[in-house]
Amino acid sequence: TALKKTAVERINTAGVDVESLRVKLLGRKGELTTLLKGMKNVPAQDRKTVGEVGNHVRQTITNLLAEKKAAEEVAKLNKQLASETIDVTLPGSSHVVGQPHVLQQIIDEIEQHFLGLGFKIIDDTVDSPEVETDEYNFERENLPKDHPARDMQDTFYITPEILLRTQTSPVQSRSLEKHDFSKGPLKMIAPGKVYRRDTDDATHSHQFHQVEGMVVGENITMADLKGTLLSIMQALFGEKHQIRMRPSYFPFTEPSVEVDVSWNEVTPDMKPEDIEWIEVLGAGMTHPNVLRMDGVDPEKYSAFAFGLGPDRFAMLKYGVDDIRQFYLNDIRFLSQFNQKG
Ligand code: FA5
Repeated sequence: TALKKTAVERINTAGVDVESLRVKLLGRKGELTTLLKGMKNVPAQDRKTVGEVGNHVRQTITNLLAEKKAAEEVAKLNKQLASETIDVTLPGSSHVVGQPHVLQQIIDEIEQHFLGLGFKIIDDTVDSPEVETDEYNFERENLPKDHPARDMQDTFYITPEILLRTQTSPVQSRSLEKHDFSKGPLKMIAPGKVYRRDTDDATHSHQFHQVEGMVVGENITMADLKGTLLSIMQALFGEKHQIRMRPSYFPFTEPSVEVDVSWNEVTPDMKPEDIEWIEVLGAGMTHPNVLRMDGVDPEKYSAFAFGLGPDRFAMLKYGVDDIRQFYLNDIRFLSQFNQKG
């Protein structure tokens, strides 16, 4: 009975380790066990009583230990729950989410516009190589080897026959070769990178982008070209910027034009000489020689083509005064053009 009393006290005051207390009291060499082992020394008539008391004490201690252990586990669980609680009212931590490069955004806008006009987009991984042959980049564009207009595009040559394309115009020939006119006219655009040995300045980069466009079919006229160009310009710039078409020269188009856009909004009080222009594209009616070299009969079909500069479009649209900004990869500059605002 004395053991029971101290055992109860010890259980109640026991700290964390109920298990080691159980071993001490009830284990094979435990205090109660040792006591009960001494039964053989107890006189026979008292053994029954002592045995009952012993069992009662063991039962009490076992129950108490079980309770204590359960209580301990509940306490442990509560502590864990408290420490792992999520406070849903705390402000979330925000992540930096990337976005397409501003030039890619402009190219996407141009593509969407032309898709709406029924043009197809040439896959630039297959039919629009950046490493081109002299034949496709120049000769098939009506620029034979000794043609003086080759000087218009200073070229990075890899070998005398292989070069980094200076324009997306070679995609004209590559698309025409594959086109089946029994299925209707060819209407395509081809966006991609081009390279020139230009000296970098505010409006020139040695590597920039072009979007080539071409429509080949029966009765395609200069009016179709003008309408198409006006529609893309208005889609991108709205009414704010003035657009002008100037006669120009390209060996692969006749007649040829260049399109300029005004840097700023043009107001009625402005004199023509006050308007500042930037050239954004070249275009024209495809030269019969080009059609012939691509296996198209110029008596039956006519065509227009254009090559526009999305880098210059982006400069105008966002008021960026130096093209080199697009290629510095300064995240502080680029993150201004987050589509999600
Ligand atoms: C051409 O490259 C012709 N292939 C365009 C063409 C296609 C005409 C089909 C007729 C028919 P040009 O060299 O002018 O033309 O370049 C076209 C556009 O590319 C320019 O209007 C300008 O927007 C852009 N561009 C040209 N050079 C650079 C440069 N160094 N940096 C940035 N943009 C440039």
